[in-house]
Amino acid sequence: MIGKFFQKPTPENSDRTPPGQYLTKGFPVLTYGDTPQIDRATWQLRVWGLAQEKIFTWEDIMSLPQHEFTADFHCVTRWSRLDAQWGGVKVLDLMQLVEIDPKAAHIMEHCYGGYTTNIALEDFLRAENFFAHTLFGEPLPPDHGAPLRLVVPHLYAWKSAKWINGLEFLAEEKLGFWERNGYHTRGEPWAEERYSN
Ligand SMILES: Nc1nc2c(c(=O)[nH]1)N[C@H]1C(S)=C(S)[C@@H](COP(=O)(O)O)O[C@H]1N2
Ligand SMILES: [Mo]
Repeated sequence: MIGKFFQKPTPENSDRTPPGQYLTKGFPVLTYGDTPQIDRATWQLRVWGLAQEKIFTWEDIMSLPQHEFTADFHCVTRWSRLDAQWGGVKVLDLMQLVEIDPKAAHIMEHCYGGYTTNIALEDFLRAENFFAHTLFGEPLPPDHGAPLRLVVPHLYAWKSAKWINGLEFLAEEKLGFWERNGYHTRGEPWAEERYSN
């Protein structure tokens, strides 16, 4: 695992590197399955379940305030990319347009291609979370989730759904794809919440 592309943290960045992680200066692609081809003109993000049903189009996303974000990215397979530079919209800005039922406590993230991952509402509604359409100043590449992906910096990156197309609001936790296959339900990297018990 350690070699040309993966490095042990140096003293300067060791306090930003969760236990058991190695640093990469690149940005690997990690996908289960194929990269879906998605046209922005027909792209949709649908909200349903314990929230007023709503569909966001690409124009809806672009009409929200646009920001740049710098975030660390930790994959459970032990690579971390510090200081990735993204562009997109804040989760909290989009969520101002969503009316959630007070009983909602969890979300299932849905994606083109069928991938799912679950997240607690309080982990989702954090000020630093964002939906990204830009990576290092370029349009987000298809393999990295174009046209839009979620980024949740404080959890392992399998929670950062690529090609996101749905947010299903739930009262009880349901398990997404990796969570059903033995990964931790929350996935906090500093606590090494890698696998379920
Ligand atoms: N739709 C979808 N989203 C996904 C995945 C996936 O397979 N499908 N893989 C997850 C995992 S395990 C990681 S580490 C990151 C990787 O993002 P990257 O390919 O942009 O590095 O995406 C996450 N989001
Ligand atoms: Mo991952």
